[in-house]
Amino acid sequence: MAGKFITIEGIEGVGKTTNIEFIKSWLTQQNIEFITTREPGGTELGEQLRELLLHGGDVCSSAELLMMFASRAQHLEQVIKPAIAQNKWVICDRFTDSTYAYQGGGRQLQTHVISQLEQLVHGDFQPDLTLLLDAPVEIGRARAAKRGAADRIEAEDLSFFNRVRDMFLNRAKQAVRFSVIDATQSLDSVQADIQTRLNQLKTEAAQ
Ligand code: Z5A
Repeated sequence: MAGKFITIEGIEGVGKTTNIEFIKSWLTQQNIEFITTREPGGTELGEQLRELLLHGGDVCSSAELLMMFASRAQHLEQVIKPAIAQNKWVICDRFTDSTYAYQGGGRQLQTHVISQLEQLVHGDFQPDLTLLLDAPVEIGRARAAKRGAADRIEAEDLSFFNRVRDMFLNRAKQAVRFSVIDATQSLDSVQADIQTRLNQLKTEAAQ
């Protein structure tokens, strides 16, 4: 079976971490070899950049954008592409759609600049499936708030996160690789939707 690249996207608190655990158990049941990883992060360099991005001092918007792509370049080279070449499925917590949403939508950096960096770093390489977990910002933030202190990006205001959500939803209208999942549903319903999409991808991978 061919390797597949699945990304999980959405604003904070919509259930990405929770549902990655569900995807891992589904893949294990199906005897599909996989790795899970995350952005920013996933490599030694990426994890160091993540620490600076989320818990460091002042980072201007363009430096933030470049650090996201620096982390991604290393991640693709060292982790994602080699795993797919070995026919593994790669489950990645966030990828380039988050850059469009947070740095493009949230920070209001120009989309065409993000697109140029995307071309430089991964050309036409794109996820096979992007699960966009969607919920109103108030719901996501209320769920995430139970976890403790906000990091540098989580400390932004409601309007920032509404722009982030809008950008995710706009992008989802533009590519068939997206599956938008209503994350306000019960966890069982969310996971039933995810499982339907995973079964379709498994059928495609076997062809
Ligand atoms: N970032 C960026 O700016 N640009 C980029 O290019 C990239 C990233 C790649 C990384 O944070 C930060 O980097 C992120 C974007 C930025 N900053 N923000 N904000 P992250 O991805 O590591 O963390 P996060 O987005 O803040 O995720 P999170 O807060 O950990 O949320 P989550 O993983 O989506 O949710 P969860 O932990 O699975 O669930 C939260 C709670 O809700 C938990 O108690 C669950 O049990 C509960 N839950 C989940 N689903 C349900 C349902 N359906 N019903 C009821 N309760 C539920």
